[in-house]
Amino acid sequence: MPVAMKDDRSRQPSTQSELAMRTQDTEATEQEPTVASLACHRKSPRPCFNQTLVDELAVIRQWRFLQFGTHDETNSIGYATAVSVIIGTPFLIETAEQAKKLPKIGEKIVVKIAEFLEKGYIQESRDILKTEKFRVLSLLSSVHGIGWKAANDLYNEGARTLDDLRELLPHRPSTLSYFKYLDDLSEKIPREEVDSIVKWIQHQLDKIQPGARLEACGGYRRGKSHSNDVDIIITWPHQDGLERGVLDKLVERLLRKRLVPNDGVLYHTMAGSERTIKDNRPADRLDALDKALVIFRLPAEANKRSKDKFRRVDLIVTRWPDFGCAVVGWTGSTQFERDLRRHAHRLNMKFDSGGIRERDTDRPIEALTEQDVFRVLQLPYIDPKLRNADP
Ligand code: TTP
Ligand code: MG
Repeated sequence: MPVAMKDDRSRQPSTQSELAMRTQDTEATEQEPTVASLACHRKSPRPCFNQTLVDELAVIRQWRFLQFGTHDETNSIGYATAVSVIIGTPFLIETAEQAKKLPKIGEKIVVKIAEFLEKGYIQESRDILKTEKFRVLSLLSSVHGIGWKAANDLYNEGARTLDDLRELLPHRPSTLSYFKYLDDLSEKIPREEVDSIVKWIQHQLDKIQPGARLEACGGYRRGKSHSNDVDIIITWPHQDGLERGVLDKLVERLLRKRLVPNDGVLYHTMAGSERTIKDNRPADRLDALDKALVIFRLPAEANKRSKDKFRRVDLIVTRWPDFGCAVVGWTGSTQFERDLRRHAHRLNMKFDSGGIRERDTDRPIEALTEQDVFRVLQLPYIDPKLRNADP
């Protein structure tokens, strides 16, 4: 998924009572509590204790993703990991010394934190926000099918405005259709619209294979007020096998009903039904589940607006026995997922949204519910709203 600017950034706790409320799980001792180095061992609320600092650092984090991509351990992932540690720090950072003691926080970021503590902002972040390159790369990499590298290439070829882009865009069908609906797709999706889209999909599924359970995951499940897309996990409770092939029928029906425009299927795979992918996947690769990434047309009458709205919707179908893993895997946030895989690795297991396996034997370990996933991975359950480990 492209790195996009998030709009529901928030603030430091503004009142004493708010601060006290957020401290309820933290030992009120003189010494700061130790902060765990993996996000799946911490609570990551939004807003967090150091939200204003995180908002400043988030700009540098995104700038690095835009320049170096999402795989670069040193330049991008390392920085994202440091920012996520600050998100999971359950006290207000007031001195650079406190920051130095946190895990995964290097010298350079301590300097930035010290600057923030002194001035209330970070000059580098302010400078980045003013550059045209930041604005253009952010826009470009939000378009489906344009990764950080292609975005940089397009920028170097001179793409600056939407008109430039229209000419220079790769003529891949999914990229062209995304671009066609760009105005709508760039809007953040409010929660009530997510609820409405889930109802539409449920209704269509009832006509194909009744009894489906749908769970809206992603940022919505983590409590975000607005999302970039809608991630829906679909299963049939207690009926392993009933899900096979249903996604094909659903996509065909949505196209027929014009709930997805003709050019609105960006990607579609039945790898889950066909059981073709056997290995577990890292957090930045697509898993082995059936999935359709579509542009959904939310009819005007449903959203009480004068015109239809086009929204990005990910439809993911899972077998019932893997439902817990699918929900955990698609709830995110990305850093939480990355660290969950690291944690599983330490236990000699592998985790992804398609299931948990033993690392040596590849034997699947059953985890039906989300609670089962945490139990199998020997972790205390963390509420989805406390998994906001990315800005
Ligand atoms: P996204 O929809 O990309 O992210 P999001 O829902 O957290 O935020 P928004 O849509 O508002 O931008 O992905 C949903 C979650 O699924 C994400 O938090 C992490 C997880 N995920 C993976 O772990 N691997 C993947 O390949 C994808 C696509 C998602
Ligand atoms: Mg999402």
